[in-house]
Amino acid sequence: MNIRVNKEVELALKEGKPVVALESTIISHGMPYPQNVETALNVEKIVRENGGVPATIGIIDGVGVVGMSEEEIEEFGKRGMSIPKVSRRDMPMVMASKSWGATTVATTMILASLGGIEFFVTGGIGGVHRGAETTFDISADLEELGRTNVTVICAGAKAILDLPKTLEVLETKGVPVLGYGTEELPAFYTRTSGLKVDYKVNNPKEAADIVRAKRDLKLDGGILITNPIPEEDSMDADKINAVIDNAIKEMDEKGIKGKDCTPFLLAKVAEITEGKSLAANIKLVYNNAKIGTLIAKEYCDEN
Ligand code: PSU
Ligand code: MN
Repeated sequence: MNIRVNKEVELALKEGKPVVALESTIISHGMPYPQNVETALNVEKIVRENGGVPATIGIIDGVGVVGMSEEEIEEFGKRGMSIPKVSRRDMPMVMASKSWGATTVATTMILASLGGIEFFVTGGIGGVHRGAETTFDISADLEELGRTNVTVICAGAKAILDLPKTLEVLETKGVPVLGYGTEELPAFYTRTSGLKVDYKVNNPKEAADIVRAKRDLKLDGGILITNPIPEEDSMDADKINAVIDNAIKEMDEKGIKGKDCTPFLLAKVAEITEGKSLAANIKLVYNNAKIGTLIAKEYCDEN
């Protein structure tokens, strides 16, 4: 198989220890260098501090690497957007041409699952874009959540997306959307969105029980656990939404489409907020790394 699982991850999986997958598009396309590398390495550290083993996933020379080295993470951060962003449909070409590829939520789920990893921590997932009724732009992440058995811990979805439509698609695909300590879907930079999640969990055990119940039912597909950004790091909803509206306007004027939308919007929002959104983004990923690892640990302990 065209995948390489690192020794530590392989051993941890064999021993039933909690392993947490991490994506590489957030490194190469989601944040600027050098904050991207610093964040990726800190996230790995947080996973370890909470009793887990991190596995940062990416494609190197056509091989799906499950558990990148520090040097490889550094390389993804430095090369940034020059590494192609790889979603499900791009995988065969990247593998066949032995290229590098940054894995999105969808492809990180695929490689995690092939490697036997059941938990994956990130910042935000892709979803239904605003205006999808004319563009049909719906992230392949949602499709993947509908079919691949990996639990994804994130801070909800950004308001660059159409959140009500995103929830509708997740419902159609049979993906349970849990709120960690909340009944509301968090909107990434903010803790609230005015939309309800399917179920509120109050601690790692309640979340792990649901993952186990879904596994026992042999229901294919992922579970989305949405964990709100800590209060002290969250942004003012009106301000950030105005920034996002401006960024979308500029994107439309420039004719940016398809897979370039999300990276453009993330960079634009960071630029307009003079780095404030980036700081919030980093903090929420750290928080997700902690909670995600505790859930994975709880799941493994009871297995
Ligand atoms: N949302 C973020 N940060 C990110 C992404 C989304 O807040 O880095 C990345 C993830 O890798 C996600 C991808 O899987 O963007 C979704 O892209 P698209 O909308 O083209 O499917
Ligand atoms: Mn898209």
